[in-house]
Amino acid sequence: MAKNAKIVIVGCGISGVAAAHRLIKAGYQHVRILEATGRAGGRIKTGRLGDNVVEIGANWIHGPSEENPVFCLARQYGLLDPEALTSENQSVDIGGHPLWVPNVFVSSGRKLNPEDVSPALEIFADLLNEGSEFQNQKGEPFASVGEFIRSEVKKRTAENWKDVDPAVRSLRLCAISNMLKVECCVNGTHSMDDVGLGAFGQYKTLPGLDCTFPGGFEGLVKKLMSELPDDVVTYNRPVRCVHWNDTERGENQVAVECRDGEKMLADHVIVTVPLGYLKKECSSLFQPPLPLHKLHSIQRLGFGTNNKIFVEFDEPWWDADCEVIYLLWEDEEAVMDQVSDVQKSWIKKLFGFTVLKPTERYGHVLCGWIAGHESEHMETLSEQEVADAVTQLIRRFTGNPVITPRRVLRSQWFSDPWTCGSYSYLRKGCSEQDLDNMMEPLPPRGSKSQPLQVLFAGEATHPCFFSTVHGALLTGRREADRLISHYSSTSPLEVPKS
Ligand code: 6YU
Repeated sequence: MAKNAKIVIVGCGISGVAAAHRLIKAGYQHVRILEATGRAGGRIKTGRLGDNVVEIGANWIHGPSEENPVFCLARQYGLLDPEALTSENQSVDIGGHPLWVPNVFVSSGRKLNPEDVSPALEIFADLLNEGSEFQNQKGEPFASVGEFIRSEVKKRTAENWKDVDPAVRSLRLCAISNMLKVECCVNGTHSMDDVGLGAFGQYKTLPGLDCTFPGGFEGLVKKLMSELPDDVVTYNRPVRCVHWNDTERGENQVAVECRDGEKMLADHVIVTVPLGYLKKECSSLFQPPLPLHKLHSIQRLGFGTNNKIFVEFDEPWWDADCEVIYLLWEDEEAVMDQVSDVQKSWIKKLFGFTVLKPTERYGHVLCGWIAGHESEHMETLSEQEVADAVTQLIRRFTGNPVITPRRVLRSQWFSDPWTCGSYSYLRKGCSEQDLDNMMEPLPPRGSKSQPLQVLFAGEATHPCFFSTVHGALLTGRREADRLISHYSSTSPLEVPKS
Protein backbone atom coordinates (compact mmCIF):
# COMPACT_ATOMS: atom_id res chain seq x y z
CA MET A 1 0.00 0.00 0.00
CA ALA A 2 1.36 3.46 -0.90
CA LYS A 3 0.28 4.68 2.46
CA ASN A 4 2.57 2.08 4.04
CA ALA A 5 5.58 3.82 2.51
CA LYS A 6 8.16 4.49 5.22
CA ILE A 7 9.11 8.15 5.29
CA VAL A 8 11.80 9.60 7.56
CA ILE A 9 12.02 13.37 7.99
CA VAL A 10 15.34 14.74 9.23
CA GLY A 11 14.73 17.83 11.39
CA CYS A 12 11.72 19.02 13.36
CA GLY A 13 11.65 22.70 12.39
CA ILE A 14 8.56 24.15 10.75
CA SER A 15 9.38 22.55 7.37
CA GLY A 16 9.71 19.08 8.91
CA VAL A 17 6.54 19.52 10.95
CA ALA A 18 4.64 20.79 7.87
CA ALA A 19 5.80 17.82 5.77
CA ALA A 20 4.75 15.33 8.48
CA HIS A 21 1.43 17.09 8.95
CA ARG A 22 0.62 16.93 5.24
CA LEU A 23 1.62 13.27 4.88
CA ILE A 24 -0.19 12.09 7.98
CA LYS A 25 -3.35 14.01 7.02
CA ALA A 26 -3.13 12.29 3.60
CA GLY A 27 -3.20 8.92 5.38
CA TYR A 28 0.50 7.99 5.37
CA GLN A 29 0.99 5.85 8.45
CA HIS A 30 4.75 5.42 8.69
CA VAL A 31 6.11 8.90 9.06
CA ARG A 32 8.87 9.50 11.55
CA ILE A 33 10.77 12.70 12.34
CA LEU A 34 14.32 12.48 13.68
CA GLU A 35 15.36 15.64 15.52
CA ALA A 36 18.86 16.36 16.81
CA THR A 37 17.77 18.46 19.78
CA GLY A 38 15.27 17.93 22.59
CA ARG A 39 12.63 20.26 21.13
CA ALA A 40 10.47 20.97 18.08
CA GLY A 41 10.57 24.29 16.23
CA GLY A 42 14.22 24.73 15.22
CA ARG A 43 14.69 28.41 14.42
CA ILE A 44 11.24 29.16 15.83
CA LYS A 45 12.21 29.44 19.47
CA THR A 46 10.34 31.36 22.14
CA GLY A 47 12.13 32.19 25.38
CA ARG A 48 11.59 34.30 28.51
CA LEU A 49 13.14 37.46 29.82
CA GLY A 50 11.80 37.80 33.35
CA ASP A 51 8.03 37.55 32.91
CA ASN A 52 8.17 38.43 29.22
CA VAL A 53 7.81 36.18 26.24
CA VAL A 54 10.63 36.92 23.77
CA GLU A 55 11.47 35.43 20.39
CA ILE A 56 15.02 34.06 20.26
CA GLY A 57 14.53 33.16 16.58
CA ALA A 58 11.80 34.09 14.10
CA ASN A 59 10.05 37.27 15.16
CA TRP A 60 7.34 38.41 12.77
CA ILE A 61 4.90 36.92 10.32
CA HIS A 62 6.26 38.70 7.26
CA GLY A 63 3.33 39.81 5.11
CA PRO A 64 0.37 38.51 7.14
CA SER A 65 -2.32 38.17 4.47
CA GLU A 66 -4.34 35.47 2.72
CA GLU A 67 -1.40 34.17 0.68
CA ASN A 68 0.72 33.61 3.77
CA PRO A 69 0.13 30.09 5.15
CA VAL A 70 1.64 31.00 8.54
CA PHE A 71 -0.87 33.82 8.91
CA CYS A 72 -3.74 31.53 7.86
CA LEU A 73 -2.76 28.86 10.39
CA ALA A 74 -2.18 31.38 13.18
CA ARG A 75 -5.61 32.86 12.51
CA GLN A 76 -7.22 29.42 12.42
CA TYR A 77 -5.61 28.50 15.77
CA GLY A 78 -6.58 31.85 17.34
CA LEU A 79 -2.98 32.86 18.03
CA LEU A 80 -3.07 36.51 16.86
CA ASP A 81 -4.18 39.85 18.29
CA PRO A 82 -7.45 41.19 16.78
CA GLU A 83 -5.55 44.06 15.11
CA ALA A 84 -3.50 41.66 13.00
CA LEU A 85 -6.70 40.11 11.66
CA THR A 86 -8.21 43.30 10.30
CA SER A 87 -8.47 43.70 6.54
CA GLU A 88 -6.67 47.08 6.78
CA ASN A 89 -3.70 45.34 8.34
CA GLN A 90 -3.67 42.67 5.66
CA SER A 91 -3.86 45.10 2.78
CA VAL A 92 -0.95 47.37 3.77
CA ASP A 93 1.82 46.82 1.22
CA ILE A 94 5.16 48.12 2.40
CA GLY A 95 7.40 45.92 0.28
CA GLY A 96 9.01 44.28 3.31
CA HIS A 97 10.27 47.55 4.81
CA PRO A 98 8.13 48.62 7.76
CA LEU A 99 7.67 52.35 8.32
CA TRP A 100 8.52 52.42 12.00
CA VAL A 101 8.55 55.58 14.11
CA PRO A 102 12.25 56.17 14.83
CA ASN A 103 14.26 57.79 17.61
CA VAL A 104 17.77 58.63 16.41
CA PHE A 105 20.79 59.00 18.73
CA VAL A 106 24.39 59.82 17.78
CA SER A 107 27.67 58.69 19.30
CA SER A 108 28.42 62.06 20.89
CA GLY A 109 25.39 61.53 23.14
CA ARG A 110 22.61 63.52 21.46
CA LYS A 111 19.13 62.72 20.30
CA LEU A 112 18.55 63.96 16.75
CA ASN A 113 15.45 65.23 15.13
CA PRO A 114 14.67 62.33 12.72
CA GLU A 115 14.01 64.93 9.99
CA ASP A 116 17.75 65.70 9.99
CA VAL A 117 18.50 62.32 8.48
CA SER A 118 15.25 61.48 6.67
CA PRO A 119 16.64 62.44 3.21
CA ALA A 120 19.29 59.76 3.75
CA LEU A 121 16.68 57.16 4.68
CA GLU A 122 14.68 58.09 1.58
CA ILE A 123 17.66 57.69 -0.75
CA PHE A 124 18.43 54.35 0.89
CA ALA A 125 14.86 53.07 0.49
CA ASP A 126 14.87 54.11 -3.20
CA LEU A 127 18.16 52.30 -3.77
CA LEU A 128 16.86 49.09 -2.18
CA ASN A 129 13.86 49.18 -4.50
CA GLU A 130 16.02 49.89 -7.53
CA GLY A 131 18.43 47.15 -6.46
CA SER A 132 15.58 44.64 -6.72
CA GLU A 133 15.01 45.50 -10.36
CA PHE A 134 18.15 44.01 -11.87
CA GLN A 135 16.79 40.49 -11.65
CA ASN A 136 16.93 38.53 -14.87
CA GLN A 137 18.61 41.47 -16.63
CA LYS A 138 22.04 40.61 -17.89
CA GLY A 139 24.79 43.03 -17.02
CA GLU A 140 23.88 44.52 -13.65
CA PRO A 141 26.31 47.39 -12.97
CA PHE A 142 27.84 45.84 -9.81
CA ALA A 143 28.20 42.36 -8.40
CA SER A 144 26.78 43.23 -4.98
CA VAL A 145 24.01 45.30 -3.46
CA GLY A 146 26.58 47.01 -1.19
CA GLU A 147 28.74 48.20 -4.09
CA PHE A 148 25.66 49.43 -5.97
CA ILE A 149 24.41 51.39 -2.97
CA ARG A 150 27.79 52.97 -2.22
CA SER A 151 28.31 54.06 -5.79
CA GLU A 152 24.81 55.51 -6.16
CA VAL A 153 24.99 57.27 -2.79
CA LYS A 154 28.19 58.97 -3.93
CA LYS A 155 26.56 60.13 -7.16
CA ARG A 156 23.24 61.21 -5.70
CA THR A 157 24.62 63.02 -2.69
CA ALA A 158 27.09 64.91 -4.89
CA GLU A 159 24.16 66.05 -7.04
CA ASN A 160 21.44 66.60 -4.42
CA TRP A 161 23.29 67.63 -1.28
CA LYS A 162 25.71 70.14 -2.82
CA ASP A 163 24.39 72.99 -0.71
CA VAL A 164 23.73 71.03 2.47
CA ASP A 165 25.67 72.05 5.56
CA PRO A 166 28.76 69.75 5.80
CA ALA A 167 27.90 68.63 9.34
CA VAL A 168 24.36 67.63 8.31
CA ARG A 169 25.66 65.95 5.19
CA SER A 170 28.14 63.96 7.27
CA LEU A 171 25.38 62.83 9.66
CA ARG A 172 23.26 61.71 6.74
CA LEU A 173 26.09 59.60 5.36
CA CYS A 174 26.49 58.05 8.82
CA ALA A 175 22.76 57.28 8.70
CA ILE A 176 23.29 55.43 5.41
CA SER A 177 26.02 53.34 7.06
CA ASN A 178 23.51 52.52 9.75
CA MET A 179 20.88 51.55 7.17
CA LEU A 180 23.41 49.17 5.59
CA LYS A 181 23.79 47.51 9.01
CA VAL A 182 19.99 47.20 9.27
CA GLU A 183 19.99 45.54 5.86
CA CYS A 184 22.73 43.12 6.98
CA CYS A 185 20.31 41.97 9.71
CA VAL A 186 17.37 41.72 7.30
CA ASN A 187 19.42 39.64 4.87
CA GLY A 188 21.32 37.68 7.53
CA THR A 189 24.67 38.59 5.99
CA HIS A 190 28.02 39.91 7.15
CA SER A 191 28.04 42.74 4.63
CA MET A 192 25.79 43.96 1.84
CA ASP A 193 28.94 43.59 -0.29
CA ASP A 194 28.29 39.84 -0.07
CA VAL A 195 24.67 40.01 -1.29
CA GLY A 196 24.31 39.56 -5.06
CA LEU A 197 22.74 42.44 -6.96
CA GLY A 198 21.52 40.39 -9.93
CA ALA A 199 19.38 38.09 -7.77
CA PHE A 200 18.34 40.62 -5.10
CA GLY A 201 14.82 40.84 -6.57
CA GLN A 202 14.38 37.08 -6.30
CA TYR A 203 13.02 37.46 -2.75
CA LYS A 204 9.31 38.31 -2.79
CA THR A 205 7.31 40.10 -0.14
CA LEU A 206 3.63 39.64 0.65
CA PRO A 207 1.14 42.34 1.61
CA GLY A 208 0.27 42.83 5.28
CA LEU A 209 1.76 44.71 8.19
CA ASP A 210 4.22 42.36 9.94
CA CYS A 211 2.77 41.05 13.19
CA THR A 212 3.95 38.95 16.12
CA PHE A 213 2.47 36.13 18.19
CA PRO A 214 1.39 37.50 21.59
CA GLY A 215 1.94 34.11 23.22
CA GLY A 216 5.10 33.32 21.24
CA PHE A 217 5.82 31.94 17.74
CA GLU A 218 6.37 28.48 19.23
CA GLY A 219 2.62 28.31 19.93
CA LEU A 220 2.15 27.67 16.21
CA VAL A 221 4.51 24.69 16.28
CA LYS A 222 2.78 23.33 19.39
CA LYS A 223 -0.64 23.54 17.73
CA LEU A 224 0.59 21.71 14.62
CA MET A 225 2.35 19.08 16.76
CA SER A 226 -0.79 18.51 18.84
CA GLU A 227 -2.50 17.25 15.68
CA LEU A 228 0.20 14.61 15.05
CA PRO A 229 0.55 11.24 16.79
CA ASP A 230 2.54 11.54 20.05
CA ASP A 231 5.35 9.29 18.93
CA VAL A 232 5.97 10.86 15.51
CA VAL A 233 9.17 12.63 16.62
CA THR A 234 12.24 11.01 18.12
CA TYR A 235 14.14 13.77 19.92
CA ASN A 236 17.87 13.91 20.66
CA ARG A 237 18.50 11.70 17.65
CA PRO A 238 20.92 13.47 15.30
CA VAL A 239 21.34 11.87 11.91
CA ARG A 240 24.93 11.18 10.90
CA CYS A 241 24.51 9.90 7.35
CA VAL A 242 21.85 9.25 4.74
CA HIS A 243 22.87 6.25 2.58
CA TRP A 244 21.04 6.57 -0.74
CA ASN A 245 21.43 4.64 -4.01
CA ASP A 246 22.77 1.84 -1.85
CA THR A 247 23.48 -0.51 -4.72
CA GLU A 248 25.54 -2.87 -2.52
CA ARG A 249 22.52 -3.86 -0.52
CA GLY A 250 20.57 -4.20 -3.77
CA GLU A 251 17.49 -2.70 -2.16
CA ASN A 252 15.61 0.41 -3.06
CA GLN A 253 15.46 1.70 0.44
CA VAL A 254 17.46 4.51 1.96
CA ALA A 255 19.37 3.78 5.18
CA VAL A 256 19.38 6.56 7.76
CA GLU A 257 22.28 6.24 10.18
CA CYS A 258 22.00 8.11 13.46
CA ARG A 259 24.94 9.35 15.52
CA ASP A 260 24.09 6.84 18.25
CA GLY A 261 24.63 4.03 15.72
CA GLU A 262 20.97 3.20 15.12
CA LYS A 263 20.19 2.58 11.44
CA MET A 264 16.72 2.65 10.00
CA LEU A 265 15.40 1.93 6.53
CA ALA A 266 12.99 4.18 4.70
CA ASP A 267 11.43 4.41 1.26
CA HIS A 268 11.97 8.17 1.29
CA VAL A 269 13.89 10.64 3.41
CA ILE A 270 13.03 14.34 3.56
CA VAL A 271 16.09 16.32 4.67
CA THR A 272 15.22 19.69 6.28
CA VAL A 273 18.47 20.59 8.05
CA PRO A 274 19.53 24.26 7.80
CA LEU A 275 21.84 25.40 4.99
CA GLY A 276 24.46 26.32 7.62
CA TYR A 277 24.53 22.71 8.82
CA LEU A 278 24.61 21.42 5.24
CA LYS A 279 27.58 23.65 4.40
CA LYS A 280 29.49 22.19 7.36
CA GLU A 281 28.44 18.56 7.13
CA CYS A 282 27.35 17.80 3.56
CA SER A 283 30.45 15.75 2.79
CA SER A 284 29.62 13.27 5.58
CA LEU A 285 25.80 13.59 5.62
CA PHE A 286 25.29 11.79 2.30
CA GLN A 287 26.71 8.53 1.02
CA PRO A 288 27.35 8.53 -1.93
CA PRO A 289 28.16 12.25 -1.89
CA LEU A 290 25.74 14.76 -3.37
CA PRO A 291 26.01 15.45 -7.12
CA LEU A 292 28.46 18.25 -7.87
CA HIS A 293 25.89 20.81 -9.03
CA LYS A 294 24.04 20.45 -5.74
CA LEU A 295 27.26 20.66 -3.71
CA HIS A 296 28.29 23.80 -5.57
CA SER A 297 24.95 25.48 -4.90
CA ILE A 298 25.20 24.62 -1.20
CA GLN A 299 28.61 26.30 -1.10
CA ARG A 300 27.60 29.26 -3.28
CA LEU A 301 24.44 30.28 -1.43
CA GLY A 302 24.87 32.58 1.55
CA PHE A 303 24.02 31.73 5.14
CA GLY A 304 25.06 34.40 7.62
CA THR A 305 24.37 35.34 11.22
CA ASN A 306 21.80 37.68 12.70
CA ASN A 307 21.44 37.78 16.48
CA LYS A 308 19.27 39.59 18.97
CA ILE A 309 20.19 41.18 22.29
CA PHE A 310 17.14 41.78 24.50
CA VAL A 311 17.54 44.53 27.08
CA GLU A 312 14.98 45.30 29.77
CA PHE A 313 14.79 48.63 31.65
CA ASP A 314 12.86 49.88 34.67
CA GLU A 315 11.95 53.05 32.76
CA PRO A 316 12.00 53.89 29.04
CA TRP A 317 14.58 56.39 27.72
CA TRP A 318 12.86 56.52 24.33
CA ASP A 319 9.63 58.29 23.26
CA ALA A 320 6.27 56.66 23.95
CA ASP A 321 5.49 56.29 20.22
CA CYS A 322 9.00 55.13 19.27
CA GLU A 323 9.18 51.79 17.44
CA VAL A 324 12.84 51.69 16.44
CA ILE A 325 15.98 53.29 17.88
CA TYR A 326 18.86 53.99 15.47
CA LEU A 327 22.37 54.55 16.81
CA LEU A 328 24.53 56.56 14.39
CA TRP A 329 28.30 56.53 14.77
CA GLU A 330 29.57 59.94 13.75
CA ASP A 331 32.83 58.53 12.35
CA GLU A 332 31.06 56.41 9.70
CA GLU A 333 30.51 58.88 6.90
CA ALA A 334 32.54 56.62 4.61
CA VAL A 335 29.35 54.52 4.12
CA MET A 336 30.36 51.18 5.58
CA ASP A 337 28.73 48.17 7.18
CA GLN A 338 31.75 46.39 8.66
CA VAL A 339 33.95 47.36 11.60
CA SER A 340 37.71 47.41 11.16
CA ASP A 341 38.58 45.63 14.43
CA VAL A 342 35.91 43.04 15.22
CA GLN A 343 37.26 42.12 18.68
CA LYS A 344 37.56 45.70 19.86
CA SER A 345 34.64 47.38 18.11
CA TRP A 346 32.09 44.59 17.46
CA ILE A 347 29.34 46.57 19.21
CA LYS A 348 29.46 49.20 16.42
CA LYS A 349 27.72 46.70 14.14
CA LEU A 350 24.58 46.76 16.32
CA PHE A 351 22.36 49.15 14.36
CA GLY A 352 20.06 49.89 17.27
CA PHE A 353 16.91 48.40 18.79
CA THR A 354 13.31 47.63 18.00
CA VAL A 355 10.87 48.35 20.82
CA LEU A 356 8.71 45.47 22.00
CA LYS A 357 5.08 46.61 21.81
CA PRO A 358 2.60 46.98 23.38
CA THR A 359 4.25 48.32 26.52
CA GLU A 360 1.38 47.02 28.71
CA ARG A 361 2.37 43.51 27.64
CA TYR A 362 6.15 43.73 27.60
CA GLY A 363 7.11 46.56 29.92
CA HIS A 364 10.23 48.38 28.75
CA VAL A 365 12.04 45.85 26.60
CA LEU A 366 14.24 46.55 23.58
CA CYS A 367 15.55 44.09 21.04
CA GLY A 368 19.02 44.92 19.70
CA TRP A 369 20.02 43.53 16.29
CA ILE A 370 23.52 42.59 15.19
CA ALA A 371 24.62 40.69 12.08
CA GLY A 372 27.81 39.33 10.59
CA HIS A 373 31.22 38.37 11.97
CA GLU A 374 30.76 40.99 14.70
CA SER A 375 27.66 39.07 15.78
CA GLU A 376 29.57 35.78 15.70
CA HIS A 377 32.24 37.35 17.92
CA MET A 378 29.54 38.58 20.33
CA GLU A 379 28.48 34.94 20.77
CA THR A 380 31.93 34.04 22.13
CA LEU A 381 31.63 36.59 24.98
CA SER A 382 29.98 35.93 28.33
CA GLU A 383 26.46 37.27 28.91
CA GLN A 384 27.97 39.73 31.42
CA GLU A 385 30.47 41.05 28.86
CA VAL A 386 27.63 41.55 26.37
CA ALA A 387 25.51 43.28 29.02
CA ASP A 388 28.46 45.59 29.90
CA ALA A 389 29.08 46.49 26.25
CA VAL A 390 25.40 47.27 25.64
CA THR A 391 25.19 49.35 28.83
CA GLN A 392 28.24 51.42 27.81
CA LEU A 393 26.79 51.86 24.33
CA ILE A 394 23.45 53.16 25.60
CA ARG A 395 25.11 55.46 28.15
CA ARG A 396 27.30 56.91 25.41
CA PHE A 397 24.50 57.50 22.90
CA THR A 398 21.99 58.91 25.39
CA GLY A 399 24.59 60.94 27.28
CA ASN A 400 23.11 59.49 30.47
CA PRO A 401 25.95 57.93 32.51
CA VAL A 402 23.75 55.97 34.91
CA ILE A 403 21.26 54.09 32.71
CA THR A 404 21.45 50.43 33.69
CA PRO A 405 19.49 47.57 32.14
CA ARG A 406 17.59 45.31 34.50
CA ARG A 407 18.18 42.19 32.40
CA VAL A 408 19.94 41.20 29.18
CA LEU A 409 19.50 38.09 27.03
CA ARG A 410 21.09 37.32 23.67
CA SER A 411 20.73 34.67 21.00
CA GLN A 412 23.65 32.57 19.71
CA TRP A 413 22.62 31.14 16.36
CA PHE A 414 26.09 30.77 14.89
CA SER A 415 27.31 28.51 17.72
CA ASP A 416 24.17 26.39 17.58
CA PRO A 417 25.68 23.17 16.18
CA TRP A 418 22.47 22.24 14.32
CA THR A 419 21.95 25.62 12.65
CA CYS A 420 25.38 27.32 12.29
CA GLY A 421 23.96 30.76 11.52
CA SER A 422 20.57 32.37 11.05
CA TYR A 423 19.11 32.15 7.52
CA SER A 424 20.01 32.09 3.87
CA TYR A 425 20.53 34.82 1.29
CA LEU A 426 21.57 34.94 -2.35
CA ARG A 427 25.27 35.61 -2.22
CA LYS A 428 27.23 37.32 -4.99
CA GLY A 429 27.30 34.99 -8.00
CA CYS A 430 24.13 33.08 -7.03
CA SER A 431 21.05 32.73 -9.18
CA GLU A 432 17.61 31.17 -9.09
CA GLN A 433 19.28 28.02 -10.43
CA ASP A 434 21.04 27.52 -7.08
CA LEU A 435 17.69 27.42 -5.27
CA ASP A 436 16.39 24.98 -7.91
CA ASN A 437 19.44 22.78 -7.33
CA MET A 438 18.83 22.92 -3.56
CA MET A 439 15.31 21.54 -3.87
CA GLU A 440 16.08 18.90 -6.51
CA PRO A 441 15.43 15.40 -5.11
CA LEU A 442 17.92 12.51 -5.33
CA PRO A 443 18.68 10.72 -7.50
CA PRO A 444 18.85 13.67 -9.87
CA ARG A 445 16.77 13.97 -13.04
CA GLY A 446 17.68 11.49 -15.75
CA SER A 447 18.91 8.79 -13.36
CA LYS A 448 17.64 5.23 -13.80
CA SER A 449 17.61 4.50 -10.06
CA GLN A 450 14.55 4.45 -7.83
CA PRO A 451 13.22 8.04 -7.84
CA LEU A 452 12.60 10.29 -4.82
CA GLN A 453 14.93 8.52 -2.41
CA VAL A 454 15.98 11.79 -0.79
CA LEU A 455 13.94 15.01 -0.90
CA PHE A 456 14.96 18.46 0.33
CA ALA A 457 12.90 21.00 2.24
CA GLY A 458 13.74 23.93 4.53
CA GLU A 459 13.79 27.70 4.07
CA ALA A 460 16.89 27.64 1.84
CA THR A 461 14.99 25.59 -0.75
CA HIS A 462 12.19 28.09 -1.40
CA PRO A 463 12.57 30.00 -4.69
CA CYS A 464 11.31 33.36 -3.41
CA PHE A 465 10.40 33.12 0.30
CA PHE A 466 13.79 31.76 1.46
CA SER A 467 14.81 33.03 4.93
CA THR A 468 11.25 33.02 6.28
CA VAL A 469 8.94 30.76 8.26
CA HIS A 470 6.25 30.81 5.56
CA GLY A 471 8.86 29.87 2.97
CA ALA A 472 10.05 26.96 5.14
CA LEU A 473 6.51 25.75 5.80
CA LEU A 474 5.66 25.79 2.09
CA THR A 475 8.73 23.69 1.27
CA GLY A 476 7.67 21.01 3.76
CA ARG A 477 4.24 20.87 2.13
CA ARG A 478 5.84 20.88 -1.34
CA GLU A 479 7.94 17.79 -0.63
CA ALA A 480 5.03 15.97 1.02
CA ASP A 481 2.92 16.75 -2.06
CA ARG A 482 5.72 15.52 -4.31
CA LEU A 483 5.50 12.12 -2.63
CA ILE A 484 1.73 12.10 -2.53
CA SER A 485 1.46 12.87 -6.24
CA HIS A 486 4.25 10.39 -7.04
CA TYR A 487 2.20 7.61 -5.52
CA SER A 488 -1.04 8.74 -7.04
CA SER A 489 0.55 8.91 -10.50
CA THR A 490 2.38 5.57 -10.32
CA SER A 491 -0.29 3.45 -8.70
CA PRO A 492 -2.75 4.62 -6.11
CA LEU A 493 -2.20 1.54 -3.97
CA GLU A 494 1.28 0.15 -4.46
CA VAL A 495 4.73 1.22 -3.40
CA PRO A 496 6.62 0.99 -6.67
CA LYS A 497 9.26 -1.76 -6.66
CA SER A 498 11.73 -1.64 -9.50
C1 6YU B 1 10.24 34.81 9.59
C2 6YU B 1 11.04 36.44 11.12
N1 6YU B 1 13.40 36.26 11.83
C3 6YU B 1 15.35 35.78 13.23
C4 6YU B 1 16.35 34.93 13.61
C5 6YU B 1 16.45 33.67 13.00
C6 6YU B 1 15.56 33.29 12.00
N2 6YU B 1 13.60 33.86 10.60
P1 6YU B 1 14.88 24.87 11.14
O1 6YU B 1 16.28 25.27 11.39
O2 6YU B 1 13.85 25.58 11.92
O3 6YU B 1 14.71 23.30 11.39
C7 6YU B 1 15.72 22.39 11.07
C8 6YU B 1 15.80 21.35 12.18
O4 6YU B 1 16.79 20.38 11.81
C9 6YU B 1 16.25 21.93 13.52
O5 6YU B 1 15.32 21.60 14.52
C10 6YU B 1 17.60 21.24 13.78
O6 6YU B 1 17.84 20.97 15.14
C11 6YU B 1 17.44 19.95 12.99
N3 6YU B 1 18.69 19.31 12.61
C12 6YU B 1 19.84 19.86 12.17
N4 6YU B 1 20.76 18.92 11.91
C13 6YU B 1 20.18 17.72 12.18
C14 6YU B 1 20.62 16.36 12.12
N5 6YU B 1 21.85 16.05 11.70
N6 6YU B 1 19.78 15.38 12.50
C15 6YU B 1 18.51 15.68 12.92
N7 6YU B 1 18.06 16.94 13.01
C16 6YU B 1 18.87 17.96 12.64
N8 6YU B 1 11.44 34.16 9.64
O7 6YU B 1 9.34 34.42 8.88
N9 6YU B 1 10.07 35.95 10.37
O8 6YU B 1 10.85 37.47 11.79
C17 6YU B 1 12.30 35.81 11.13
C18 6YU B 1 14.44 35.45 12.21
C19 6YU B 1 17.28 35.39 14.64
C20 6YU B 1 17.49 32.72 13.42
C21 6YU B 1 14.54 34.20 11.59
C22 6YU B 1 12.46 34.60 10.43
C23 6YU B 1 13.84 32.67 9.76
C24 6YU B 1 13.00 31.46 10.19
O9 6YU B 1 13.16 31.23 11.55
C25 6YU B 1 13.45 30.23 9.41
O10 6YU B 1 13.43 30.51 8.02
C26 6YU B 1 12.57 29.00 9.64
O11 6YU B 1 12.18 28.84 10.97
C27 6YU B 1 13.37 27.78 9.17
O12 6YU B 1 12.64 26.59 9.31
P2 6YU B 1 13.28 25.22 8.76
O13 6YU B 1 12.34 24.14 9.04
O14 6YU B 1 13.73 25.43 7.36
O15 6YU B 1 14.64 25.04 9.58
C28 6YU B 1 15.25 41.76 -0.03
C29 6YU B 1 15.46 40.66 0.67
C30 6YU B 1 15.66 40.15 1.81
C31 6YU B 1 15.63 38.72 2.13
N10 6YU B 1 15.29 38.44 3.45
C32 6YU B 1 14.21 39.15 3.99
C33 6YU B 1 13.41 38.35 4.95
C34 6YU B 1 13.89 38.57 6.27
C35 6YU B 1 13.89 37.31 7.06
N11 6YU B 1 13.83 37.79 8.31
C36 6YU B 1 14.10 37.31 9.33
C37 6YU B 1 14.02 38.07 10.41
C38 6YU B 1 13.78 37.66 11.57
C39 6YU B 1 13.94 38.74 12.45
